[in-house]
Amino acid sequence: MTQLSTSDGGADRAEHRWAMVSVAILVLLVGIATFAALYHGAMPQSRVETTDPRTLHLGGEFIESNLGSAIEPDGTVTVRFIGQQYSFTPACIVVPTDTPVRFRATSADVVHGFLIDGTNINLMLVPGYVSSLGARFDTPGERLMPCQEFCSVGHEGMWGRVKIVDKAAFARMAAERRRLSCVE
Ligand SMILES: [Cu+2]
Repeated sequence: MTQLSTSDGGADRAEHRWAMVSVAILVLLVGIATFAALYHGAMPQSRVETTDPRTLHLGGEFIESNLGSAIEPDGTVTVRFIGQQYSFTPACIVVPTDTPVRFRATSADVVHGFLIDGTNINLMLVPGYVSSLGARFDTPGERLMPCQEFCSVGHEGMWGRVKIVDKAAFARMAAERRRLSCVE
């Protein structure tokens, strides 16, 4: 049996330094997570909502006629959409400025991602589960909405758009239709 020799302390010291670096990285990551949780209020969803991906199109919250943006009785806006290989429905989401917006989404097949370019809005869409996130938009404009989870061969073609419109313009559009989107 061979015994490892540590007569030359160099290896020991290098090992020790590397261990310290690893611990420092861990401490930094825990610090960042703690800061995000306490200061930015970044928390996991407080409850789990499930849905059946096989029957999404047949009824319930995510039936096609219920997708898009809707004004709630309290004046907030709920946006419902689904991700599937390889598109979002609706593929263009319209939201108002200066209004609390809640996104509610799920996947019809595999895991997809929902991200709005230039914001910190980022959700995973997992089949069987409802992902929900609150947001608020200050300035009108148009943003890209790529799928950011690799979801198989057509992944890079999976893009949507988000149109942020003035609150009053949104209210006018919503007076005409029950569910809004900017799909032409
Ligand atoms: Cu995808």
